[in-house]
Amino acid sequence: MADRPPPFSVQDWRRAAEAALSPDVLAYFEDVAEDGVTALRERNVWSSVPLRPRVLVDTSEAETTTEILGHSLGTPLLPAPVALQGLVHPEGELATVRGATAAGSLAIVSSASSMSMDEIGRLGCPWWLQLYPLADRSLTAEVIGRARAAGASALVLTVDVPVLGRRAAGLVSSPQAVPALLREMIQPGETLADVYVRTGGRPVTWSELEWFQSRAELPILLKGVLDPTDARDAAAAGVAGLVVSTHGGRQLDGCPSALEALPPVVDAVAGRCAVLADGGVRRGSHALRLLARGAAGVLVGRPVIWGLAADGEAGVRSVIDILTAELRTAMALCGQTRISDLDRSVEWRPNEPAS
Ligand code: FNR
Ligand code: LAC
Repeated sequence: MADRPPPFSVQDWRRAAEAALSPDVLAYFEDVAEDGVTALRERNVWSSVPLRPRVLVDTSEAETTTEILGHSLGTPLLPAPVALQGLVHPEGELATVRGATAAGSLAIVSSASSMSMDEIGRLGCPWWLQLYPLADRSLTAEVIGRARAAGASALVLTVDVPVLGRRAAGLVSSPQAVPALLREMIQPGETLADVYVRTGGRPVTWSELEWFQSRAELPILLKGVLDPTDARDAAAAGVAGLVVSTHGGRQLDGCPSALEALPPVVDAVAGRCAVLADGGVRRGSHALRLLARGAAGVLVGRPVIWGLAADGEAGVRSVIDILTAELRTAMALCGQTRISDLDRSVEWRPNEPAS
């Protein structure tokens, strides 16, 4: 990055990442399901919700500090769990977790992480583990135990991948495209293909959720909920949180964006659990709209990968810092000074009378 002006927006980081990555790796990270209808919707939805500028308010003290499931954070913007970060930077998830901590955030690490949970634990930074359960429950229980030992403070069960969405680019065929968890499970004489067959995936169902709740000894969040009925039932089942998400437009093509799905979900859970959201966030003002609709935190997927690819830990930190600075500016221009005060009054409503 030495001979470039410092990145001013996450799009500058995207351009830097495009220059740094090979086409097949870039294609895996940018990939979307089928026609990309949902992915496009998530890019464009922001302009359908204009913001409401308020003036003559002292917003010089606008703050982005917040609390999410007991963590006091400097920003509500969190790196989303994104698989195989070792493909874009040799330090992979270690750089992401450190960069997040430096930015006052907390990273969610994918169960398809390139780095082992022990290595992540040794950083001494706060982190959450995202989990795709393995076919063998005893292996899943072992993984959860190791996550707890490595300091993970919540378990994020991703529930929107009962099958993988159909994506054109597919996976990267390189020896580095193997999650650390699978690498660790290879028994003498086994090939990687054998491990995939032996461990497999296990669908997360309501009864599976009960098993997790009785075992995890960690707060459990469900990631990939869009429907208010599912949200209501999850809250009734006692989960700690939900992530309203389309998986970055990589699963059901044609579903609505998180911004559209949020209000009924927030109504359905009625404060019984935390609600977070992600998808298409490229500006702090995008995060502002999600927070205003009741999200307690906002996950950021691909932009973090762009920062990581181009400049490791410093790039991750910069991406979160840029989005946080933009959020603070957007809050101030809407006359807002606290995350906890945000609500839909920041949305522009034509013809609304003065209050
Ligand atoms: C993901 N996502 C994801 N989610 C998850 O729960 N576990 C995972 O391993 C992954 N892996 C993954 C890989 C890649 C390449 C992408 C792009 C995404 C989804 C991710 O957590 C998040 O929901 C989206 O990335 C959010 O959308 P944006 O911010 O990328 O637009
Ligand atoms: C993906 C999986 C790994 O979206 O979540 O690529």
